[in-house]
Amino acid sequence: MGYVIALACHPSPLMNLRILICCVALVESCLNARASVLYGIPGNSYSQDFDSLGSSGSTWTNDSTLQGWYYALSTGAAPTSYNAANGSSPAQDLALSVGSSGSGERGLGSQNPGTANTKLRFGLQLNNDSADTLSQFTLSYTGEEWRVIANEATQDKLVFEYQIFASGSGNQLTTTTGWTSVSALTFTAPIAAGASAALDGNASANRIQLSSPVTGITWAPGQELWLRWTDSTVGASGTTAQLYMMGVDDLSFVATPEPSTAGIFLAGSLLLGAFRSRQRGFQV
Ligand SMILES: [Ca+2]
Ligand SMILES: [Ca+2]
Repeated sequence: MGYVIALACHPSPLMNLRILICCVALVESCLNARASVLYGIPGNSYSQDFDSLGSSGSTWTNDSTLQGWYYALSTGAAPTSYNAANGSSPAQDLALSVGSSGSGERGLGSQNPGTANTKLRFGLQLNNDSADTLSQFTLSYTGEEWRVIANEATQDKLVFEYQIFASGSGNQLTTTTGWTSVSALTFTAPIAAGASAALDGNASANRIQLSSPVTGITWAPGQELWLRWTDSTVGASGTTAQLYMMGVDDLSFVATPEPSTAGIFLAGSLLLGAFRSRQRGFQV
């Protein structure tokens, strides 16, 4: 407001220009304060190690405790607190900060609720803040298993899916249609036998590193790409299989546009030139 009043009153055109630039910067700053992770530079990496989560429980606020990250139960309710969990005891229906007791090294996790037909989901909301339409992304993360349940032959999973929404989409985790699943990015519990027990999700036997490109998307400027994980209900509703404790850690995300037409032609010309040179070589 002060800038606007000064702009209207100041006699110097140069000063007015400076004030106008300040106003633009102020507006841009306000716009950048909007929710979700703003992905502004194609080819750059967004990374998240979740270590800002506490080693003891605290309140959980979607898109605030970790910017861009959300939880939701399939009933539509969202957890309002998170537990720090090392797999030693049930922590259902909650956001989870998984890690060794007292350690500052954390991951983001879940333990499915025992309520029939209810699933717990978490995910990341990314806004394309660049000027380019992005056509592919590569997601990498480590899946960590922090608790195994005895007598369950079927392994629990964190099923990975993605979908693109319009800007300002809000929490889309409970949207039931339109998702594309990617099996190469779905985390299946590596341990599914033995007694019910806590596991060290940071130990190599209890974790899996996943990475895969996803191509053929059309993620336009301003649109929101949602990545979500669903803690699957593997047994009949209400079985103890839901009590596996699973988490994600050390995540990185990179998205890029379609190579430009000029780039394709250039690459094609170079390949053709190399091929002809090789042909001539063979003829000699
Ligand atoms: Ca971590
Ligand atoms: Ca970890």
